[in-house]
Amino acid sequence: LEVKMKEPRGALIVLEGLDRSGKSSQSSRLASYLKEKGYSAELWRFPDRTTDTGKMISAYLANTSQMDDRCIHLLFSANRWEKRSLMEAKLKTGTTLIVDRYSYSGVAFSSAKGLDFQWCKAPDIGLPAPDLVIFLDISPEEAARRGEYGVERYEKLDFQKKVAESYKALRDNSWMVVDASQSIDHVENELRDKVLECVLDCQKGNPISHLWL
Ligand code: T5A
Ligand code: NA
Repeated sequence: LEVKMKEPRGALIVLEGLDRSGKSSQSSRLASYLKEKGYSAELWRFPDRTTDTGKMISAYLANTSQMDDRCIHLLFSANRWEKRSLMEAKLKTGTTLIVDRYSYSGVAFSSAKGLDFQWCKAPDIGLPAPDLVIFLDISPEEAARRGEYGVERYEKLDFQKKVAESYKALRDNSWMVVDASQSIDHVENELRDKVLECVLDCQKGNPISHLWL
């Protein structure tokens, strides 16, 4: 009888929320927190604007290029797929990834434009599924007050209201929903224990699951 030991692995932890909800602030704080505790952790973000697809996405977001709604949706998905093998390799070798936006942003933003919900989910089927999704909950009005929206394409109140509705349709009970209107420190304190718990749980070596199960 061959007994296969489960290898400890890193956790895939995703932060989602409206523009200005505080994802980047919290993602970097959580990654630092884990590193200070001695865990192997990296901060990732999507879109990854450094790759070829990422540069096309970045130009689209900055309104310097135009694209068909479905085309840009597929590019956002491709931008995740091109990182899939590295993502899985990191997780399997014990590195936790704190990811600023993931497939849920893909679906929430494109379906807010009116694209079919299931169609939006389809290209991300098979990507590594997060072990924890943290949703930074803030009203579109309050987010808009946080530092003026810049010039990026989606930073408009009416559109963010539609995105908020799409996120509601995506959410399930497994998500950790946090009141993101509290101070940065307060939000971070709420997240720390849950993130640590998730990291410890993944060290048991349970296999990585895949979207959208
Ligand atoms: N998109 C993305 C798609 O359409 N499809 C996809 O598949 C993906 C992955 C990417 C855009 O692309 C779309 C979604 C986005 O529109 P981005 O590069 O991720 O954009 O940029 P944003 O999400 O817009 O990033 P923001 O910088 O606007 O928002 P964050 O990261 O949520 O917020 P953060 O932490 O940078 O904070 C924003 C401001 O608020 C302050 C910060 O200091 C900062 O000034 N702040 C707080 N103030 C008070 N209290 C708090 N608790 C605060 N937290 C942060
Ligand atoms: Na951000």
